[in-house]
Amino acid sequence: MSGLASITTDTIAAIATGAGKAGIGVVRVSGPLAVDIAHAITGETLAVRHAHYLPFQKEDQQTLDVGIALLFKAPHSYTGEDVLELQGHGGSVVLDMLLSRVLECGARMARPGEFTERAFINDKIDLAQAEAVSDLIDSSSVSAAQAAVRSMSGEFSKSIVAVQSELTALRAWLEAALDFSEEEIDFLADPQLAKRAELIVEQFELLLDRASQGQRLREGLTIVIAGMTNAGKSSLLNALSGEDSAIVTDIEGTTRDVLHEQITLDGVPMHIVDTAGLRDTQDAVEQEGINRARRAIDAADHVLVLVDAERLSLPSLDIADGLPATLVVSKIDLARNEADADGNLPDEQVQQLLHDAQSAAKQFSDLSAERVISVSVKTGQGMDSLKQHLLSLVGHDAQVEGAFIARRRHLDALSKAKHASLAALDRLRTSDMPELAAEELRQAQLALDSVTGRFDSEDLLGEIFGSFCIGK
Ligand SMILES: Nc1nc2c(ncn2[C@@H]2O[C@H](COP(=O)(O)OP(=O)(O)OP(=O)(O)O)[C@@H](O)[C@H]2O)c(=O)[nH]1
Ligand SMILES: [Mg+2]
Repeated sequence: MSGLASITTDTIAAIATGAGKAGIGVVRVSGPLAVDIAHAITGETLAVRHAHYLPFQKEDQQTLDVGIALLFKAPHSYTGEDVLELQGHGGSVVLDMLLSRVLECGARMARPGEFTERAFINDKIDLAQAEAVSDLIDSSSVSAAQAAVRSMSGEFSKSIVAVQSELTALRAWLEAALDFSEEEIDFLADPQLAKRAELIVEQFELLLDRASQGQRLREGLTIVIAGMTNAGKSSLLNALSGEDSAIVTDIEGTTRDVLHEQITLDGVPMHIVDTAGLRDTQDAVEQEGINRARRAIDAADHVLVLVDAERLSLPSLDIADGLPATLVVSKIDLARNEADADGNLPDEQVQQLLHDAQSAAKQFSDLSAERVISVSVKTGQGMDSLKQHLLSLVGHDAQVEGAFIARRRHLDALSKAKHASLAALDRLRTSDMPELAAEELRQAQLALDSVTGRFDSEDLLGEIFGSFCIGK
């Protein structure tokens, strides 16, 4: 990262702990002046990696606070530079005074994320790990925090490096084979090559699964509520968000705009979207609402198709094939006479509904009665099951292999790399200009490099580290 190395010549400082009163507050200093600053403030020559309990002094040697000073020498520190941590009392005035004292000694205020940026520049961590530090601090659920720790400690990066080395090896082989292309033996026709490319593609698929799950935990899903007019869509949005944001009436076609609500379930963010009821209409305004509803459905991560328990009829859905959807029977309280105590509808009605759902959309082709969720916003019945279901879509409780916290840019890079490898695989399999496979693999490598930050532009780095909190 030679272009950035120059900024590490100065010494930076910041309050590293959160605002407000606390038992302890930390001022962190990093850079070549850290040792001198330690000496100026403590009056002592500090032993490295030792907790020294002593007074922190002003310039006139008056005591400013009493606390613990810790010194780390480069490269064995968070940033890879000399680092001083002054642990004082956690009041904002006393910490401000301590920080001012440090600045007086020649440090400057750190920008947000600058400590982690230096750790990256000094090769202590790669870019994906640096981003995970910020995601760990920001994580709003235990699952997201666990996924962030996994990425921060380098599991995600290691998996990427593993595919990288496979890619490099295969590329080297291909390029060597091209040099021999005049020879008798056609190295490029070796079926082992395609086999190896296949394994690479498989690894990308695995990586994408784990990273997508992490990205869902971090950013949440966009869940669109769709259905016929009056199915109870707006009521469900209000019930999930706990706000009265959408207008609810018994008039069909009440909602005409697309309404968004941001909610958190067990700390997991979700974007819930209410839409206009899907029906044939002559009303131009309502028709525009329906067009918008269809666009919202197309942009969704998941669709909740709401069916009123009284009518049990589905709209014409038109959902793209790959888009996952859940069938939700609403107003189950109104079906009480027919439903059992748990709100389960009579068998023949369920069978009819399943049949209709299966013909309305491919996503319901293997739908079974157990996977239909019944709710009533009036009695609250089924609402917990629905929330659990939404959480399971995010992979909140999944004890699977373990998600890696990831961002949209990581997913984009991984899928670019996967597609380039697939293209290489195709060439090797069909012997369609196999010499171009090496170039496809090079593209895959470039895409992967952008995840770990090997060749990234300063603009991207500025954007990533600028979103950190100060002191990290
Ligand atoms: N009994 C009962 N009534 C409900 C329930 N959910 C919604 N309703 C009623 O059903 C009617 C329609 O509700 P909305 O939430 O406006 O339905 P919608 O699907 O948004 O309707 P449009 O915006 O017109 O497409 C209102 O009178 C609601 O009070 C429920 O769980 N039980
Ligand atoms: Mg509505």
